[in-house]
Amino acid sequence: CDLSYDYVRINADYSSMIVQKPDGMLAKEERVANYSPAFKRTLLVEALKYISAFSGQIAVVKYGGAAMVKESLKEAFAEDVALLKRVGLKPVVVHGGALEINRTLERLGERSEFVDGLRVTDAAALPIIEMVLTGKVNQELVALLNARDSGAVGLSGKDGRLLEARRLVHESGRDLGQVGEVTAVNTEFLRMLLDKDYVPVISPIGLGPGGESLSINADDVAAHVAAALGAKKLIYLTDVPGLLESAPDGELVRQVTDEDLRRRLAAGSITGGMKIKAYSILEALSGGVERVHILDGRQPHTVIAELFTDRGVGTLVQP
Ligand code: X2W
Repeated sequence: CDLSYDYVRINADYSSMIVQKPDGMLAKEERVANYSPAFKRTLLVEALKYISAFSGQIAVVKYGGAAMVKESLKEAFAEDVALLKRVGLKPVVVHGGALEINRTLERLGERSEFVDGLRVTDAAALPIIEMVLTGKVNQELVALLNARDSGAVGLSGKDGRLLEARRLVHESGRDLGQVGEVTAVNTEFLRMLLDKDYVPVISPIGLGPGGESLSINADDVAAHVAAALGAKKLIYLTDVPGLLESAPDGELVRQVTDEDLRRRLAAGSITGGMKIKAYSILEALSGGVERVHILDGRQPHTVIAELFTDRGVGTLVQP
C-alpha cells in the first residue's frame, strides 16, 4: 500500500478525502469507504502512535483567517478542538479577528491602517476593536466550541490579569496608539483551567500598566502564551498553505529550523503577514516551544492531518 502523499483533505463529514501525491498531479477524491483496508490500517496505526505521545500535552492554536469566516470551516475547527481534547491534548485557543474589525470600522466610516501588520489604533478605535474581539468574535467561538461540550471559557487578557502588556514602541518611531506587547502571562490562571479540562479561548487584548486596554497582534499573543505555558506545540491557522519559498505562489516549505527562518527574514524573502508570524514563531521557539506548525486554515481539519500523520500538511518549524 502506497502511503506517500503530500496532502490529505478529509471532508467535514468524513465521507471522502482528497489525497495529493508528491508529484502534485494525482489529486483525487474517493469515498473513504473505498480505500483499501491496508491504507486504512496504516493510517490508523500512524495516528494512534501520535495519540499516545500527545496525551497531557498543551497545544496552543492561533485561530484566524478563513477558518473563522466560512461556516463549514468553523464547524470543522470546533470538531478538531473536541477531538484534540478527546485524545488527551490540552488545547488553548487564541483568536484574531482583523477582518471583522476592518468590516466594523468601515461601517462606522473609519479607515484601517497597518504598519508592519500592526493596526494603528487610536483611542476612539480601541473600544470598537475590543467590542468586536472580546464581545463578538470571542463569544461566538465559545458558543461554537461549547455546542460540542468542549468546556470553552472565553477570556480577554484583562480577565485574571491574563495578559499584562505595555505600549509597543515601533522601530520606525511611528506612534501606533493603543497597541501593546505582552510583558507577562498569568500561567497559574491558565493551568487552573487546563487542569480541570477547560479550554481557554483568548481574545488578544492586554492590560496596560495603568489599567488601560491595549490591542495586541494575536500571533504574538499565541507565541507568548505558548512559551509561558511551556507548550510542546504552537499551531497557526493561516490563509496560505504554510511558509512559501516565495509569496504568493512559491513552493511550500515543509520544514525549517529557527536559524533558517532567521536567515529568510534577514534576506527579505518573508513579507506581509508572514513576517510578523515568523518573528512570533522565533519568540515562541526561544521561549522553549518545541514545534510550531503553520497550516492552511482554508482546508478543513488541517490541524488533525498535521498532528496525526507522519508527513503532516503544512510547514513545521523546530530548532
Ligand atoms: C489586531 C488584533 C486582532 C488580530 C488588530 O487590530 O487587527 C493589532 O494589529 P488577526 O486576524 O490575527 O490578524 N491588533 C495591534 O491580530 O487579528
